[in-house]
Amino acid sequence: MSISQAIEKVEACYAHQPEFVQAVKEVALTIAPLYDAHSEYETLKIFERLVEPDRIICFRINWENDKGEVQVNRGWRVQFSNALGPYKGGVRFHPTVNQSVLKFLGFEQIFKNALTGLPMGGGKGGADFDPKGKSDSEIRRFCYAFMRELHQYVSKDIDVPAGDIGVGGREVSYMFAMYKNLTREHGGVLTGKGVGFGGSLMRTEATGYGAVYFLENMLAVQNENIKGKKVLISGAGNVSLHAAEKAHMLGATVLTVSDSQGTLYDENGMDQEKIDWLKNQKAQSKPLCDYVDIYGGEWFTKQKPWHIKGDIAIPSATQNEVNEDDAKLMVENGIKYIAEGANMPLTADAVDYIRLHRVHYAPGKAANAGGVAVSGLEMSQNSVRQYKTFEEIDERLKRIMKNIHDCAAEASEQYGQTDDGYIDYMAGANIVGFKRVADALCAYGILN
Ligand code: NDP
Ligand code: 2IT
Repeated sequence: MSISQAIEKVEACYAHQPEFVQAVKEVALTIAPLYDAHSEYETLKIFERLVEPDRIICFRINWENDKGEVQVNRGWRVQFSNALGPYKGGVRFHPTVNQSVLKFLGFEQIFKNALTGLPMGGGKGGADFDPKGKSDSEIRRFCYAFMRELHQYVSKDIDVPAGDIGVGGREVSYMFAMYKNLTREHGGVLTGKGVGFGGSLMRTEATGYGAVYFLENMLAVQNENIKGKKVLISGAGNVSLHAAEKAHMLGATVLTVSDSQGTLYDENGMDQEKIDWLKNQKAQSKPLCDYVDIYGGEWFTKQKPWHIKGDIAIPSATQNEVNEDDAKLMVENGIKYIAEGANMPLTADAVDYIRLHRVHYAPGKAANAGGVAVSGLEMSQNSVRQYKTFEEIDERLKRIMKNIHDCAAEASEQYGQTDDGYIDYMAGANIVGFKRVADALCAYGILN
């Protein structure tokens, strides 16, 4: 079955899973030159096999709210591919979570994890639970209930979950406690644990810092530097605020962050004090707009950041947050570089538009791979029961991000379809990630 036939099959079977189809098509359309050069991929039906997860575990979560009322949610773990290592990927708690979203995230994760060069397969999980407005006790009870069910399917060598939207250090630690309680094992079954009981230094910062390291590599190729560049960031969570922090540390001017309520714009830039204030404010679930009363700037209710002029955009909130109109605004407003902190934040039309306009564009599976890379380093630290220092991890992270950049750029040149020197990081990253997984599958024969 050719790639185009495989796409048709996915579109026909999964028309009701639009995010998943979108992610599959993006990979499929860019790996065609590689696929054509390797007839064994078609013979062994590698692509057709890779678009079907190994399994999806679906479960019910009963828990009790503070009023003593029984609540019922749905949870999933998509174990997509363990060709390169144990299933690995985050857990998302958000009301929009469904199978389509988790399958797209799990599919992306296979290739992202392959790009890190570390031995990790791909998976994703989550629940349609809304953490907004929940007390700490409710979050704790939900996390316990979630892991009470999930623990049967995960372990340090089988499947290693971590955080994602709505799941950070607090939630991972509650889930870890339940896992440990049920299995009596203190090991690396989850990453992003608290530092002090197995968590890696720098895991919290890794995704946002890594995205900025990737960006530095992109800029260097164009003989540019991040210093003095104006940066627009969307989201105000783990990825966004650490991307803001690193961009500021390296001399950029961070003009915006945003959340589901709107966009905060500070023309003077957000320095460390302001970023610390933002972290604290979001940790307490308080509104971003309070910033204006303390530090000045402007608040745009229910608006995205893209109407503001800048040099670099780091969309870091959620999938499909940047549509074609937003992409047009970005180009009009001078954006020359986009590094995706979030997973698939650009719609397919937006991606086409910005590539057509030769905006330097790093897709999420390359630019945000720093988070899972440091998760991989947490797994190895747990295996040898030792901690590495912040500086050691930071150094490794920089090297991993440079390596992903260089491999993607090289593949873009080798297989690329552009003749004007534009580096197609999207095609390059898809080709490198896919090839690593496909070659493992070929070596296994038809198992997996
Ligand atoms: P957080 O939960 O820490 O923050 C998410 C942020 O995005 C919040 O500011 C939230 O706003 C905003 N947001 C979420 N959903 C929506 C929506 N539907 N509309 C508008 N705003 C929204 O999550 P993370 O920072 O961890 O994750 C952000 C992105 O990065 C996701 O795409 C995730 O998959 C990806 N990612 C995360 C990694 C990690 O290590 N955490 C690693 C790699 C990728 P509000 O607070 O108002 O809800
Ligand atoms: O999308 C992602 O890469 C993550 N949410 C992090 C996954 C992980 O296992 O650290």
